[in-house]
Amino acid sequence: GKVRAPTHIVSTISDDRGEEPCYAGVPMSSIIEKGLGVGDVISLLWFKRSLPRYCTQFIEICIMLCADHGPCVSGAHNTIVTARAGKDLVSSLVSGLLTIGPRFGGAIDDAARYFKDAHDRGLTPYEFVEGMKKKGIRVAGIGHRIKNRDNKDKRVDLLQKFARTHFPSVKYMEYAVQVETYTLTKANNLVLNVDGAIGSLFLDLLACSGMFTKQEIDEIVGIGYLNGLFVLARSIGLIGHTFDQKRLKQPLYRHPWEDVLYTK
Ligand code: Q5B
Repeated sequence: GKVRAPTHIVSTISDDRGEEPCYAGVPMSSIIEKGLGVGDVISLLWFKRSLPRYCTQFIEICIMLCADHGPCVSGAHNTIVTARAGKDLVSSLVSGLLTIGPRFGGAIDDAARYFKDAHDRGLTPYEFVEGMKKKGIRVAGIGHRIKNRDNKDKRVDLLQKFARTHFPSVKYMEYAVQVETYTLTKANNLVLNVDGAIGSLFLDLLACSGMFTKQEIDEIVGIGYLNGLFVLARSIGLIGHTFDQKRLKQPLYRHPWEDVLYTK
């Protein structure tokens, strides 16, 4: 019989060979005719399944809330400096994206991993936080430069309100809030931040939507899908900052000497 030559690439999320592209088997015309949105497209291309409306709406809310947080954050700063150095859109964008990591925006996956592990092992917030301290690991999803107990992050509140109304259960989010209650006894700015809110709530989405097996959840958390939400969202803002600098014809940025401590 015929023997198929081995392929160099295996791909399971999309197919462009037919009359129209398909995302996880769903034809583009069906996506458009049904009036689906970017949350549905993310569900198909990242999770390879159609998720219920409240889940896709939650994904879209994450994208909207994380699209930008002003010009002073690490990502926007890099993008602005790069754009002002005369670089093109892609260079300015990736320069900002490259700052996303464990301290800035890229703590969602670790927040989900650590909150899941601690919750599922039945650790009290005290045991969890003090255990992390002993290991010298900061609690991902906790702490913010400008947000604190008296100036909580509105984005976190909006995510929590949506989930409390629409999710079947918010047990991981409630656990993260208990952790926050404990960390706030240690310092005023150790609030549950936007990364921690998304990380814990995505665990709730995965665990309670009935759309994922336990094994799939472990794989998603293990691989680390969730920082993708911040990367995708913040790209919108970073592109905006690039256009803004170009539109304003801003000159080359040079940091002022007065703001540097020159010392030996
Ligand atoms: N301490 C976020 O720190 C920040 C602790 C902690 C235990 C913690 C810090 C942190 C975990 C990573 C995380 C996401 C670096 C943040 C985001 C998106 C954003 C950004 C924006 C946007 C802030 C002072 C003392 C030290 C530390 C202790 C701090 N955090 N202990 N667990 N989590 N969090 N990142 O204020 O004894 O003095 O050594 O790493 O979740 O990125 O808007 O800006 O939308 O763009 O700079 O919202 O919390 O304080 O680093 O000087 O630490 O607090 O060990 O203790 P700070 P530091 P000690 S959301």
